[in-house]
Amino acid sequence: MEEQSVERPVGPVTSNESVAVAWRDLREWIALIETNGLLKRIDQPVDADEELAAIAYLATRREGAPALLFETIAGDRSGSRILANMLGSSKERYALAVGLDPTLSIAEMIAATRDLMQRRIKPVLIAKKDARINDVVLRGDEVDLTQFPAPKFWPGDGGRYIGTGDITLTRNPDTGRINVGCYRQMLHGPRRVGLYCSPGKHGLIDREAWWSRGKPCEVVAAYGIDPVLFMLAAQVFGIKESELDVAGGLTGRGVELTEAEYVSLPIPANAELVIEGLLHPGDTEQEGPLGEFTGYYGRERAPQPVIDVKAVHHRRSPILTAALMAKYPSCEIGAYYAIMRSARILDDLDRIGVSGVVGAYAHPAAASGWGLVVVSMQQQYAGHAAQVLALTAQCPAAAYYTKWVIVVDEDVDPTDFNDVLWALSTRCHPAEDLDILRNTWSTGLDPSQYPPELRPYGSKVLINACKSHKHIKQFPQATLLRQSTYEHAAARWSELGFEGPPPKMTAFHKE
Ligand SMILES: Cc1cc2nc3c(=O)[nH]c(=O)nc-3n(C[C@H](O)[C@H](O)[C@H](O)COP(=O)(O)O)c2cc1C
Ligand SMILES: [Mn+2]
Repeated sequence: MEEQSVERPVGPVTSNESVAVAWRDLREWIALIETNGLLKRIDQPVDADEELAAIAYLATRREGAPALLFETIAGDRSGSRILANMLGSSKERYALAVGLDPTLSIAEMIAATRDLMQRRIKPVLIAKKDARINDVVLRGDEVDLTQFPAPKFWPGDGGRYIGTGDITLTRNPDTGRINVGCYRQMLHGPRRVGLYCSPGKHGLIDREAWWSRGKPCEVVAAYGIDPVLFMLAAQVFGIKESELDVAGGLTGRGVELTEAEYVSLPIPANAELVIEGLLHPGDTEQEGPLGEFTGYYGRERAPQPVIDVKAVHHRRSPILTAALMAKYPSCEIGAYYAIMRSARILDDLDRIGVSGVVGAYAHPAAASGWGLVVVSMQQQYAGHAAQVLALTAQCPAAAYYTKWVIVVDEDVDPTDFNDVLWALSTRCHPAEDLDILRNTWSTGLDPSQYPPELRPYGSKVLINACKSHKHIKQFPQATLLRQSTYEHAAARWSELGFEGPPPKMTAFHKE
């Protein structure tokens, strides 16, 4: 790793090699995580039909489990490998993807991520002959995607999914802007791939814009992709923002693209497996269901558009990225998502201009960070905690899904659930401190409401777990160490026979 990017410059960067991450493609990043002890290779043959996902699930039932590189897929003749749990619950792998020091705390990573996500660097177009993705290029009838291993994850899945840890590029016909989204892709046949975009997603907006002109929608999808493009494809940005420019900002160098064979869209030059194709108006096939990040099967089987694949590019022995959707800590959407969502919630609160906000965390165990947000704050005036609760609940980055919004005082670390549960148990008086918002923005994937048609209408509970402001002067002092005693004990730490440094303390007893 080159450096800690907490020290990186913030804002638009033009000449940036000096602040770029140490890797250039998925393979170099895999080498980096392997050097850091964060990769496990599995060379025994493993069946892509449920067995691979079962092993990935069992291997990830603990936090921080390594990424899994399945090197031999039973029956596969394409020489493909499959990377699962690429990021998962590991904050260290997130850090190594964006060039941060992996030993930073989650709160420090959230702060550094806020800086990194402000940078924008445009993609660069490289010559076809220099693009690693062009090791093998196949067109028309030469294309047979069924030769690649596409996992079936859960017993109730409706098919084999070649695209989960993927990215999809579409272009808007009005603005020319290229969108990058992560949408699941079920394999229907040698040159047919289902593409499911839910309402409001930019891929769907682009597709409808082409179809309303009576024209097919061009699509490029990559099924083996570096972690930063994967992460950003699953983040919500404005319809005018470019995920490609944000990816460049996060890695410190422009994303390398190259010309495609058939479509006018560019293709990612350093991906592992890329398809080009067209979505024709009205061409659909039955798609789904797929086990989801909620830990349940999502939408029922239904007709969805199909990509008519025109060309395939791949590296030799491509490494396909497969994203297992499951309960935490087995879900691919884990540590990185919690960090990025928390960073964006803090950005929103900053933009609104409310004072006293210290930290935020959307814990990944709460349905990949969607279900719950904790904000820590310094109470400065009567009603301040209620204001932060309400603003958090409906700010753009937190409004979707989130059911539990909790505020805690600044001495409580929102990333530490031992601390948060302490605050909930000692500072929150439910009869006084709970409010409910109804008919809020939610998703059909949340199974808690009946009938299912009502699921997009969510509800939220706002929980004030700060010390009661009305009684803040009488509120008992928490048991804290005397600073001089702490410093004395800390100085003797190794002499007393303890390993490593003593725990850091920031708050001390006041006389
Ligand atoms: C592994 C994974 C699978 C996803 N599958 C889908 C999907 O099938 N359909 C969908 O609409 N969104 C899916 N998402 C969520 C989108 O990627 C996310 O909403 C993103 O913002 C979409 O990009 P857009 O905002 O440019 O439309 C998935 C996310 C991840 C991480
Ligand atoms: Mn988008």
